[in-house]
Amino acid sequence: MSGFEVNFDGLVGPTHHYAGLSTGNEASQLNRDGLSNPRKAALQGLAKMKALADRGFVQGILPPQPRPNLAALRGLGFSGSDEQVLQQAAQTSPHLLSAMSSASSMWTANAATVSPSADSADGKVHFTVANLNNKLHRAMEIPTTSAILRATFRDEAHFAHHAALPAQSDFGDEGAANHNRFCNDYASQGIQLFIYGRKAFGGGPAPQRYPARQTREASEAIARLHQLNPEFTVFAQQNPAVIDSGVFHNDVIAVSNKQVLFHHQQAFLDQSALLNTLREKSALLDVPFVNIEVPQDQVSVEDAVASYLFNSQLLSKPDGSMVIVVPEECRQRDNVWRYLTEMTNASGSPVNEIALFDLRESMRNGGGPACLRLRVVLNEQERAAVNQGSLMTEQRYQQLTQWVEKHYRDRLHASDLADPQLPREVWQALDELTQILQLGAIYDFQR
Ligand code: SUG
Repeated sequence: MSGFEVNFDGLVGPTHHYAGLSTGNEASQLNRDGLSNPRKAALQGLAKMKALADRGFVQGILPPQPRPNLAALRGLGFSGSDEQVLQQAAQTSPHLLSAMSSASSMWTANAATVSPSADSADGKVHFTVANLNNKLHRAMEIPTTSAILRATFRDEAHFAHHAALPAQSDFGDEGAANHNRFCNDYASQGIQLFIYGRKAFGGGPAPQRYPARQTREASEAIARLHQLNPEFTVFAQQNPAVIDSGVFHNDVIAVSNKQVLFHHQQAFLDQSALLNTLREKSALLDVPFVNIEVPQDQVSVEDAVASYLFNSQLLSKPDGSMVIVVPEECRQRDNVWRYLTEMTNASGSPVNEIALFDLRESMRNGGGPACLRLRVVLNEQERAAVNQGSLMTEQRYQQLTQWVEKHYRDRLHASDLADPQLPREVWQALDELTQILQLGAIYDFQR
């Protein structure tokens, strides 16, 4: 049976703004308090989805979450009408109101960790919702993410859903952003690589300046839940020094697809041991492992963080070669662009094409092409079992762009979040969206 990698991109929500909520994410800090354009942000994301769908890549869509999260604000003691709740929150703590209004669920690489059925003992596709417990605004995503994933992948014969891990820092889990897989065909047994930032138990190296959001213990729990074969499951630590340089998720310093690992020279703590392990395990499965390691003297860690070179998507074309999907920012750095051009022109390179996208609105919060997508590997039967309204088509693209143009503001500042009109706009928009995507009443428990 053949398989596909389907990328489910997060549709940017109407409250997209710049609040500096993510310590350790330098773009988020740098752009704190800026003026955002939610309409443009959503259209930029849709343009990427449409362009990839037009090329024949199966493209999915995950909807945004209701924000401002009035139910959560009420749970924190703000009371009265919606208007009063927003006003009290804005007066008490604008930061809290921002956190409860963040559109951060757009970065669906952090929604969950997903294991294909080919790797799981029970032959199902497994999903574990990420607890994102390192950041308040992100931890608030859990219940709705869970509802969205269950509605998108409803069929219990094919899909197994797991609750988020314990909401405590020992089990900090940021989902697929710290997860890679190597394989021949997507539908055959692969090697899953879990990257963590620190061990919760027993000490060991850890970043000093910025938080390590993912623990080894969390990664191990997910591998157990997903019934993975330990022989083809690898755990490795990210280099703590690069976390301290702003690499808050592994997908800011490494990306994989099929047989290829594309990463920076300083990405992992014990890089040569990891590469040897991946070579050995690949040999067992006849995967022709290709290691593309970018040297520090050609692209520094700082350049990688600024350009998001590694927050790219490697997509397999029908002839087996790959296109690398990168943000415009990669073209703006000469050495990064030179590296990319040379890599894709080199004879025999598995990656032979660059696709550039303008994702500036998301990038200003530290979210590049890879952050915006959750990879779900499916076989034919599983793909047929996905909620069909969640897949991108020409018609759905037209509906979604019209929907964005009708409902989204073209400027939003953190100080606008107390506007009582905003939640009304959002609810009206989301009601229509659940019909476009045929998702049913996924948000009702939040009203
Ligand atoms: O969790 N930014 C997100 C960016 C997530 C990127 N995801 C991946 N690398 N996969 C984060 O730090 C910023 C929100 C603000 O500051 O307004 C934010 O949440």
